[in-house]
Amino acid sequence: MLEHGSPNAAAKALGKHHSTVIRALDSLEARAARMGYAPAYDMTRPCPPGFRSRGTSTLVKADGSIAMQWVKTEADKSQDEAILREFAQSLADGVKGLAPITPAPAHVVSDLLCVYPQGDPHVGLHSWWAEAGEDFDLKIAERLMCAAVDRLVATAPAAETALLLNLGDMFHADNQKNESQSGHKLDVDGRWAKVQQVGLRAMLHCVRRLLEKHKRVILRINRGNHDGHSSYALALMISCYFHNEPRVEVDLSPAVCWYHQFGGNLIGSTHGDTIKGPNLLPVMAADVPEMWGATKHRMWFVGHVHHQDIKEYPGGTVEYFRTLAARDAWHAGQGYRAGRDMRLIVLHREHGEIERHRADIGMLEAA
Ligand SMILES: [Mn+2]
Repeated sequence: MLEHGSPNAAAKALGKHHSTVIRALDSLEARAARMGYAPAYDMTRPCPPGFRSRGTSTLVKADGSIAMQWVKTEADKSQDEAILREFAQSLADGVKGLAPITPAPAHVVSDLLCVYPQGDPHVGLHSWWAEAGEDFDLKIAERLMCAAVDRLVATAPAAETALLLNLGDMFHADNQKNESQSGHKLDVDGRWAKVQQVGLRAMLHCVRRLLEKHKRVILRINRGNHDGHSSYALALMISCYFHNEPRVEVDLSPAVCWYHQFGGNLIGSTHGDTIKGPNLLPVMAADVPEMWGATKHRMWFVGHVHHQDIKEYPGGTVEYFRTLAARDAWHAGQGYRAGRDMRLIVLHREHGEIERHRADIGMLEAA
């Protein structure tokens, strides 16, 4: 304005309406006055940075000149707020996602989805060979979970999206009582806190490995009958860990049944302890009728029984998966015997399942 002589001229030069320039000048004057500078009112001593004017008292002589002036200042509260905001921001930095960012793969096929079902990992289960016929503990659980995903990712096609589908019973025990929900005594390796740490570490390894091969990773952890509470806590932890990684999506639905549509495929997943196999497809049709109508290849991925079982029903298939976990002494005594492996199922957007891969326990133990 000084340059142009009047608000109107300045407005013209700036291409703004003259009222905009007048408003800007008014607000500048008000701000300067708050800081103790308003020469038209004999306030000519601005406050230092961080302070604001609390008031000015002027003793005016009979001839109009100033005899004395008190300039009262105080710390500027608005600046305190800015400093506090900055402090709060620095505190929040510590709880943001901790995940190092993995470079995305250069080439992916958008028509493919790789489904990695994790059958009942039972992290924390302790089996003694002499009693159960197989050894299993925290170290073995972690090694097998990680080695299986390493192996399957290596053989997977470069699908754009990976679905890591934990079928429930990620943890063997849900608390320090080491009992199942129905009160059976469970054989547990290590303290509950240690088991939680190992489970989290193994899952983070799996997700990070998938990020190397696939552009987008969806993680769904189903609740199991062994880990009704800790399964959800694990999903929350992983979701926080990958807060800054847009390529990871952690599903946080607490529902027992979970659905995901990929083109003409409809995937349903649940642990399997609450709904019988023959009822799963009708439940799917009732729960997600629009998805049901829009798809042709409908499949359920289920855990709980720890053995392989695929059945086709009108409308789709229901598949139960094996686990990498050993049987415990109780199940060994009940006569449970099943193979141990992990699978990768490759779905084509239009044609459904087109290939599957398998990591056998023998390959992983040797690795
Ligand atoms: Mn189980």
